[in-house]
Amino acid sequence: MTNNKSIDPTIKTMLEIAEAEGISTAFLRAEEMKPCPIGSKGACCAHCAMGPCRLVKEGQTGICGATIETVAARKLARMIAAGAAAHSDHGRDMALTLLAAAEGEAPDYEIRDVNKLLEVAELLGVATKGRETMEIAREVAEKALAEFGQQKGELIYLQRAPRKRQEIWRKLGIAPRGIDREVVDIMHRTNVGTDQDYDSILMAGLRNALADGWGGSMLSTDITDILFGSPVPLVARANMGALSEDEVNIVVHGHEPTLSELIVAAVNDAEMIEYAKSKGAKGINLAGICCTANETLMRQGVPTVGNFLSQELAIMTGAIELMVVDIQCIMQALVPLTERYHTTLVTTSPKARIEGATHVEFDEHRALEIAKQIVKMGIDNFPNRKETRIPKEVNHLVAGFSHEYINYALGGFYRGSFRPLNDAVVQGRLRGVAGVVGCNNPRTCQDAAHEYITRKLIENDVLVVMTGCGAIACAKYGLLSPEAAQYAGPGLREICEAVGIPPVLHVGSCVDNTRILTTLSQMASEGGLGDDIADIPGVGFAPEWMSEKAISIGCYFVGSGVYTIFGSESPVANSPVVDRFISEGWEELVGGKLEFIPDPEEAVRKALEHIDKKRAALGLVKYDPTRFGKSGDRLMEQFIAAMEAGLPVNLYSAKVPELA
Ligand code: MSK
Repeated sequence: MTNNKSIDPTIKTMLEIAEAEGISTAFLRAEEMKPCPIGSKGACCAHCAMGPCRLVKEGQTGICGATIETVAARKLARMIAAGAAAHSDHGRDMALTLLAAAEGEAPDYEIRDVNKLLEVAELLGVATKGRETMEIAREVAEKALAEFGQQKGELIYLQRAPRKRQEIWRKLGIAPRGIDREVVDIMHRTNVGTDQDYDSILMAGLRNALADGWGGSMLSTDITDILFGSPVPLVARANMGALSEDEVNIVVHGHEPTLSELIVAAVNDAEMIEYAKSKGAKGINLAGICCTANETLMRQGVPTVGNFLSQELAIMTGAIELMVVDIQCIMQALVPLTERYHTTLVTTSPKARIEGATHVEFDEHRALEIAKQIVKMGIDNFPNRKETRIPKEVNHLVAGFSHEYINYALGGFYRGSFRPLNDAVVQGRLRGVAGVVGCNNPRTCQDAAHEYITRKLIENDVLVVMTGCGAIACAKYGLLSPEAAQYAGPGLREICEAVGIPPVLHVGSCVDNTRILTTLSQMASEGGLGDDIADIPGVGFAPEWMSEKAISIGCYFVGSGVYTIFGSESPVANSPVVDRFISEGWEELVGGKLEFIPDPEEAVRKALEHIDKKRAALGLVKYDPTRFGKSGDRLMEQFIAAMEAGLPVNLYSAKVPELA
């Protein structure tokens, strides 16, 4: 029963327990409740009280006359708007925290990355010469906040895109004007009796998605780096084996790092540790789930116990004293589940309260005090712990790759550059690059598509960057460790060995997909791979998506020129016209296209075909893996084998004697 639900051994174990004990989880509920066949394919319109209208017959329209194309386009556009709103509001909160810190009202925060502050200040047109750091930070926060309410013109961050890309947006009229404005625009035009032209709705949707990627989310990533430091590689652990048998386990879950960063400080406080010991624990173990996990993992090395579908099963271990949540991706089902165990569920955001949970409202003005209060609640709960069943499995990963670090790793401190990366693609040592991102979805086997697609891509010499729950998925199977180079094709393996990086790079949480946009822009500007993101031999994937945020992310990649493949059936499948428009239509206009391909094998095949097509268009050599793999560690391994076999070896000849 549980075999096809997840490839994660810890989940399989916990699902068996759930089955034996009759505990409801998302896996079981997904089995019991099939998706609505009308709504899931974009054939239901529920935007007014004349309906909901179900357009299930050929040529049928809604009561107002809305066609299936209009209904499907509205659905996709509203998904984009909801996703963009969620990401961008997160970005707004980060800007407000920066403002409070700069004005001296949030004394527990500081500027940890001054260089990044200066870089962002320059982009936003904030003067830096002769000014105090906090003065610059205040103006940066104010300029960032102004991007949300801007009514005319275009977002400043669009300047980070290649010039050619900016021109495409301007020509098509999809350069976002203001972050909030584009969300409101979609909600207005999809209201009954407003925009009833599917391509007009979808192009506005693309503009809204761009306002997320090149606006709210990008600002969020930058400000988070300014406040908490830009990530640099560090070693961490992933999966439920990271829970502790004899320490107080506190789990952070959600998306925003403002509280969780201070919880990191609170659990390391000597008084708190002593207090935990006074309650019979050996100490305090902090771990994470979903993207709050990714934030603290990337900067502090806090282990992750799992991704979206792991949240309920982690509670079932009976080992979590307290789970503290902020915003997004938090299942309401946690409340009845925590009631069966001793776990305290604490909500903290005024925007995300859950009936039955304990609410401790977060206030950045008293951040550390609140963090300590929550940690103390967890410690106080330790004596209530009963039987635990923590699965043992845990894997190591290297996380913490920002585009700044990739730049540095490839070129060094004084000549940081993407040149080596571009050269590797030009020479065919790397076939291309891919971003694999997004959630889990109980409609598909947990982690299976993430793992399969990522493995196949690196096997084919495609460098993979990951974020969100996809990154956690692959971390659990060892693909984010330098040792995973052994699964890579010969060219990628040589690069990993030479630079000392894994073949799969973890670049952060779901808002940090903007690091991929910045990396692609830098690759385009570096030269040798055309002059636009759309020219680069690259693809995007969201194999197990479920959130509307994933749709917004996918669409801002498409709007930036990337071929993007989602798993599952298309949410607008009942309108072949709309389905074709977001694929072929968008490709003609913006160079990127959105396709829904449920079969991971087909998805990989189409992605590699696309990469090869882009290589050919650039006039690059045909990808040929036999040309590589004869240098670096592999050559050394062959030399060692030859020496052990007693053959005469000249280390300077680069020629390995033939073994019998
Ligand atoms: S947490 S949006 S399930 S990636 Fe960012 Fe994971 Fe998707 Fe939530």
